[in-house]
Amino acid sequence: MNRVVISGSGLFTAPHTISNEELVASYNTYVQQFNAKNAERIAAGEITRLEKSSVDFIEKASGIKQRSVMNKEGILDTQRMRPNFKPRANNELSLQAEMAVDAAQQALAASGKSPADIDMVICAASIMQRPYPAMAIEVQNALGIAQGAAFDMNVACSSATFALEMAANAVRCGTARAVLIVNPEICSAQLAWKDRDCHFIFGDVATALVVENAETASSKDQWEILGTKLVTSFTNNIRTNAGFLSHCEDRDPNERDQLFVQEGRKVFKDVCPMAATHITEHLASLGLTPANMRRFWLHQANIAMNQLIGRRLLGHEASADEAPIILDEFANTASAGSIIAFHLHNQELAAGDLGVICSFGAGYSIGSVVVKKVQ
Ligand code: CO8
Repeated sequence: MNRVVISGSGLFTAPHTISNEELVASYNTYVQQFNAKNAERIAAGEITRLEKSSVDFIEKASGIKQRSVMNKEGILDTQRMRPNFKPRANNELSLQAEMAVDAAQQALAASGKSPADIDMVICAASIMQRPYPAMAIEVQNALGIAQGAAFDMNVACSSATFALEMAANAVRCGTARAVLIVNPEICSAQLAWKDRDCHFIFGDVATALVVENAETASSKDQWEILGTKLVTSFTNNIRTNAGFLSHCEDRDPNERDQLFVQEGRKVFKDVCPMAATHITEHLASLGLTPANMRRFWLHQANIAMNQLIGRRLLGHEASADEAPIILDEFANTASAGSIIAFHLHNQELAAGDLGVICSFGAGYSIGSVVVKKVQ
């Protein structure tokens, strides 16, 4: 069996930023317009009056201060409240592939690998722009990777860690010399921007990782994958019913269940203990404990969730050094969140330092990857 390392990472940041202040101003204008337009029906009790959103609530409940998005003007337009994308011709790079290619080029440069070294491309994201042909194959083609295979996979927020296990196993067994994982997330297109309970949650981004045989790795920073552990347990608490049957069901794409829906409180309550137990058990299976970890790169959905998981793991409040937070700047970016944290916060660690990349989300799904800094 080959030893496996993560030898490079990349981060594409979406071009537009929306602060909580801008988001709430636009949402509250929409609320005023809605309530004014429907005053009679509200008075008659036919529909419910909408309540305003608040910057204070968003920051206290989630820790999110801003989000990056692929299109800002469509989201803040109170007559539209969703991104505005122009359709692209089939011979143009698709939007999700374009984001992935940017992050992938950075990861390839960081790992010192060329397209000729990559035998597998995995596009792992919470939602795909289309079912086929796979975005991963489009990325493979755009990067000039002439050999091997590419495929898309979706395990919601846990897509990246699940892909890391697929990649590590392929390299470990020798079916691929190196694997490129890309996580292009256009969450803004699935978010219900008119829903006060969740309109602040998501942002857009793409991350990429190169996973390869330790024998061939030559990059400055390398992380050996010591182990991976994946679990799933069915729930409807995070769900979308958007899919290829929607068209045949004559569904309006703006119907509430065609977008992201969650029971946020239940998710919070269920997932925190699950994630902490999962990490502790995974570490124990490797003869390690949370106290041995130099850093936790956790999924980035809500700051209070990360604080609670940190407390359960360490017995004290995790510092920014022990479990870095990036959701204040990026919001929840689904599968990319823990990889952004890893990408931005791994440089200063020393050879021999240990860490855990852990994602959790819809499914429920949890994935953990234990790594050790090689050099
Ligand atoms: N402004 C002001 N007040 C508000 C707002 C708002 N925007 N929203 C709600 N309130 C009010 C509520 O009405 C309520 O008032 P009252 O007490 O009078 O009833 C009060 O604030 C409290 O509301 P909540 O109980 O809902 O608030 P919480 O403290 O629970 O916070 C959160 C809500 C932030 C959503 C929190 O529950 C949370 O973060 N939970 C975890 C969610 C999570 O991790 N989800 C992960 C999902 S992501 C995932 O898995 C990937 C899926 C695929 C992604 C696809 C791309 C889109």
